[in-house]
Amino acid sequence: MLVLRVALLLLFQAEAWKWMAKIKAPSLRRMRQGSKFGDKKLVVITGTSSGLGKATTKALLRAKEYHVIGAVRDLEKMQVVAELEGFDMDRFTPMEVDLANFESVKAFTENLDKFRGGRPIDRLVCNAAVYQPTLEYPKWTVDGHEQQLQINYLSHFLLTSKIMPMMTDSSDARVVMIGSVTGNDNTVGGGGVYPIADLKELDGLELGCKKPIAMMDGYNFNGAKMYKDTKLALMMTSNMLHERFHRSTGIAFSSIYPGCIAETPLFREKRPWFRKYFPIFMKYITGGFVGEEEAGTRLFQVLHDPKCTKSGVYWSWNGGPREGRGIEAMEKGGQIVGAGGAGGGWESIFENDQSDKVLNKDLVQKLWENTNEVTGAQ
Ligand code: NDP
Ligand code: PMR
Repeated sequence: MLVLRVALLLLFQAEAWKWMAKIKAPSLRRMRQGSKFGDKKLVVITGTSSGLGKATTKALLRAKEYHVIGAVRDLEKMQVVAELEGFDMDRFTPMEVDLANFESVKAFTENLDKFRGGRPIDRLVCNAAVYQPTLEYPKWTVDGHEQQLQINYLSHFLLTSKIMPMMTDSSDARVVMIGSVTGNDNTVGGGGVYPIADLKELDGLELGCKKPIAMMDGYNFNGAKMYKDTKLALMMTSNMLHERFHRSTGIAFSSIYPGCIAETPLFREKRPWFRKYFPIFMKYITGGFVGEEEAGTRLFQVLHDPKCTKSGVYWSWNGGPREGRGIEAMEKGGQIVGAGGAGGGWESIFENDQSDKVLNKDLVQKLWENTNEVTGAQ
């Protein structure tokens, strides 16, 4: 038994070293000198052209301490959105990435490495996603994976493996995975609404999850389940990164459930009646609704609040929507403060429980090995 444990530990360390070997350590002082970013922290967020990513960028730009790199698939759309939202383009840089294509992810990280000019990346947010619940048959990417799987999960895994070595020189580095209640089955929203996220024994991923195998569990394709499975996988990955790399790199890894942002274009493939009544249902029946702007302040908190340097956490917030909890409410006398009141604002953040599936160490290990294999991250 002891021999087996030692062998497993050595194997674990050897794999971690493959990621760590890419981590170089240039001098921080040298990097801060003469940087085009001044003293701003560098934040990379995928999917800043819409919904949560857009709202979080707005909050970050208002805080004036950050330079945001928006990793987007459509630069023209991003340009229009940035103009409409009044983004300060001195502190916002859009960069192209198509998460449905591994080559594009690699090209993005190479461009990012050049762009940062030796400065550490301080924050990485794996936010972009698509939700395709009505498809009868899977849609495939150029790499031969089901689209939601690659966009939401596999490419973010690859992206994180490439960007982490650029983060180790930051004194306050944070990686945030956008999870969801629907990937965490210990609540009504996650465990009570069919289909339920479940990776089973990961038989599909073990076989490479390539056309015609869509699902990580290897069972028949189900679009809604696929989305939820990707959220579960991201939350498990956050835990795995915490276990393997937090102590050695100082990077804080967390996942979040931002609330049900029922009015974003994420639901574009749902029927019109659903899009009309879903926000009402979430507001008045479940109480889980949150506006785009407030969701943005929540994610902003995880990137900005000193208490969110804690690693290995699944952050969530108490309380439904209340007035005065938008970005304006965060700014009082030029200072960003809690939006105030019991059940509202920054005070309402808490470390949420993670389901047994998210915490299943054996499965997390298998997920880690298979995803490294499928994405070629190692
Ligand atoms: P949106 O659809 O508004 O935003 C998704 C973003 O992902 C868009 O910027 C989109 O780009 C981008 N994106 C999609 N495909 C690709 C791709 N191939 N390459 C690069 N970027 C891509 O959704 P939300 O803001 O609602 O969702 C944001 C996150 O929050 C997601 O991870 C989602 O799972 C999570 N979440 C959402 C909840 C909700 O209720 N809405 C609840 C819980 C979690 P484009 O603008 O070009 O379409
Ligand atoms: Mg769900 C009681 C709590 C609760 C919460 C917090 C959510 C969140 N949902 C809850 C309950 C219910 N939902 C109930 C009782 C039903 C049955 C009527 C229900 C249904 C439902 C549907 C059909 N809910 C949905 C859908 C979607 O298509 C959304 C989805 O699963 O997208 C993947 C969704 C959601 N519910 C949520 C949240 C946050 C979503 C958005 C999904 C996400 O991004 O994770």
